[in-house]
Amino acid sequence: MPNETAAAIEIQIANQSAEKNRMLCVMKNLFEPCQAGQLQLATRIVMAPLTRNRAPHALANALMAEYYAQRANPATGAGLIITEATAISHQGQGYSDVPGIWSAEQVKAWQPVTAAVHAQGGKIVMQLWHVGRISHTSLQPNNQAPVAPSAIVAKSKTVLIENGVPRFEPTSMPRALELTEIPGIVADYRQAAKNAILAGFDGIEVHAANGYLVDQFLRADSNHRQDAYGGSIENRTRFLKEVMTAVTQEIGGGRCGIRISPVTPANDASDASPQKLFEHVAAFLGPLNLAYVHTIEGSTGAARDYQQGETSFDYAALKTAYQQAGGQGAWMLNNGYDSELAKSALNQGADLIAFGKAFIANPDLASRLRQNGPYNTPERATFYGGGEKGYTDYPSLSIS
Ligand code: 8OZ
Repeated sequence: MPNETAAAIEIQIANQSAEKNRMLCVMKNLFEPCQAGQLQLATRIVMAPLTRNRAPHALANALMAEYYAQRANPATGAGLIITEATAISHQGQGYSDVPGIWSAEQVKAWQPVTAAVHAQGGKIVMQLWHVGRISHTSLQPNNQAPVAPSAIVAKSKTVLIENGVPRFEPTSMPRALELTEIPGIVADYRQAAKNAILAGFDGIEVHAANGYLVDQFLRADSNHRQDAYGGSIENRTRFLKEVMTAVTQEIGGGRCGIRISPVTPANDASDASPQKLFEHVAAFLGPLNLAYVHTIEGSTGAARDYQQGETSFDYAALKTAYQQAGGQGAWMLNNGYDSELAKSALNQGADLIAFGKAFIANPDLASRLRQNGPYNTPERATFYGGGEKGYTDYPSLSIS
């Protein structure tokens, strides 16, 4: 082989190996640390918020502490746990036996949960929830109608539990919120964020997804208001902006996240042009110095390629809108992720991946992801309500 050719090949090999090293350096994996605002996370594996209806009287309890602690060690479980959706007020309740965070008693009830998670070296944020119209009169103060941006009933169901037996029940007809009531609800979010910190949480996530109150304001089909909170995109996003401003002022942006679901049809959420709407939301979020933005892709818990309106949603453009507005928070994605899909999302710019049902059935999900399974199968019959069965009794690898 002439010397020149040998030299050329050597250079080529050297270049290839430099490229490989560079790729290895920039390739993200699920098992490495991630700084999300003020949250120092040991891994990129997040436990998604999961409603489990095991908090009678809206109070957290010892069984819940055990459930979260089982999933809290980042070496085997989650780098970050997001709690089940937690009501900011009695009016914000829409399901039987879901927890709250509006009273001193509720704050106290959550403290053993956060302590148990921290004892495992874990991190936990609380998801703050107002269901709006996705409720039932039997769950509301004085059995009144639930509240919503407009008096439009959702084609949706809620979970009611009687004598320990869960059943799905159509949601009740809501009444439209008076303009004068809105500041009170924003104040409830602010207080809930403060309470979450008092309860020992590392931060909060505002639930702005899945057709609940914030999402009801965002979408044209559930918001027919003719005042400053309805009509234009600017107006429909006003409530979200006020809520996010309040919570970030109260506890600092670096301890706050937000969950959105731009195209989900969950709970009758519907809007003909989600792209413009959510890019506007993302641009607003940019300067808030958030810990993270959590996006559900497609239809919550179902098809990832679901779309609303005529065109498929451009998630890359959503991220660009956020970053161009100065957003530096971690970019968290969710919906139907497995190990391969997670790897590819991380290498296309995601920072954190939230796993839902997989965490119900696999307390040691990180261990299983690391060795590529096997995975326990989640049992739907025990998702909502009940006790230990289907909650704290899924086996870990070491004891299975
Ligand atoms: C399932 C059952 C009840 C509530 C959500 C909070 O979809 C929920 C929820 C999910 O975000």
